[in-house]
Amino acid sequence: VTARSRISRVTVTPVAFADPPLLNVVGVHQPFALRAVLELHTDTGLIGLGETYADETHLARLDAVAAELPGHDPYDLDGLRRLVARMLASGESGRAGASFGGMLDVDSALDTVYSPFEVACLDLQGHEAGRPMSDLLGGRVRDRVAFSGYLFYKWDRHPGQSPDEWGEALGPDQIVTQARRMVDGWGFGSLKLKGGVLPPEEECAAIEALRDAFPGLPLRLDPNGAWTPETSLRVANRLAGVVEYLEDPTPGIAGMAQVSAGTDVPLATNMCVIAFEHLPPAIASDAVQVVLSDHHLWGGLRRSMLLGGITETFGLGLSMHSNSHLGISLAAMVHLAAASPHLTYACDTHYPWKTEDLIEPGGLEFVDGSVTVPTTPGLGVTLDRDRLGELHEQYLSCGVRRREDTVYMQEIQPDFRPNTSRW
Ligand code: GKR
Ligand code: MG
Repeated sequence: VTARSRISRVTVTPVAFADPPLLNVVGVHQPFALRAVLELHTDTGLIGLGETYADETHLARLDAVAAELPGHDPYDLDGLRRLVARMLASGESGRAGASFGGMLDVDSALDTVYSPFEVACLDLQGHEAGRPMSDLLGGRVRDRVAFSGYLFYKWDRHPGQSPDEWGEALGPDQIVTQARRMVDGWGFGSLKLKGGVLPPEEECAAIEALRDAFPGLPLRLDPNGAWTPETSLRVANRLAGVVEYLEDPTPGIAGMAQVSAGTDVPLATNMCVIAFEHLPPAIASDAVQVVLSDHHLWGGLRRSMLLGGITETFGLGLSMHSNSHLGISLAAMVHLAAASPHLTYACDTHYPWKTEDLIEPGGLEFVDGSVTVPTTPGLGVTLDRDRLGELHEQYLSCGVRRREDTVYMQEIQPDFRPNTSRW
């Protein structure tokens, strides 16, 4: 293989995979989560993989970029970013199309559209060089990446379906049972509870039950902005010394700064700092002490490395955010975490919640809550084409075309309103 390889063909395949009824501030997960799988082929026979959101608007943009890519040099990442910017400028709206279930309002689509193409180009570079992706990001600073077990309030089934293997979790005892399963099955050494579902007192009681059941295990609570600053301070007082951080207790940089000024409990975010331009005001007002990176949202792996450097410079902690995802994304997250010197917390992952995947098994296993960083070329995962085909068929037949937690919840509970700033 020569260094002159060029991208010759690109495919973007939307897929749907079964997702349990996980509850959150804006509603409940639909029966299927969507992702798009990118395959970049080169004229030298290599394939680079990427994974991203698959809401319809986002898919249309991915397709537009894909059509322009043949002939592009997979090493020319700046050129790729300019190409994506050009394609977006020629479309109707530059705002990100991925709806994030209604939780995030992302200003620009550039980072979210560029990201999976960058990952796929880096995968190609790794295959060409015969080096794992973490080497392309500066080298591994750790051989294993620790994740936290991600707990959710949930129903035992989607309406009309039979109960799932996790069962219902609507109170402290059931959350502890869910946590046991996570810890016993995957070995997680820290736990995060997705809140914003029940009144804060009940969510605090669940965290306290977890503390009693797993003494010493680091805990986090993330209500996705369901509380006012006053409530957030009450919760912070109650959970001081119990949680390692509170994640997005209240919406916005100003609200978070108000909470931060009144507590020593570290505040983390994947909601009010979601782009580089949010860092200066957040840092100036000491609004957050921990930023959750997410390469899907922050413009790929290299920009996520840059984010890591900025957090280190300004004395912020760094953790990693996750939405429902499949194995290609997990591999990219693992390589990024492996190459990030200043990663100060275990990363989030939704991975245990999925029952279907499209990579060949064996590459990424959770042992003691950690995934060993692949050392084979590129991402180190191989696409299972039969599974890709099946999950694409499932996309075509399932009827879900974008993530809509609130709409789905209102089909089941018509009077439901998002809990943002409710308490
Ligand atoms: O999947 O329900 C969910 C989560 O609430 C997710 O959408 C969030 O983006 O995991 C996320 C978070 O940490 O805020
Ligand atoms: Mg969060």
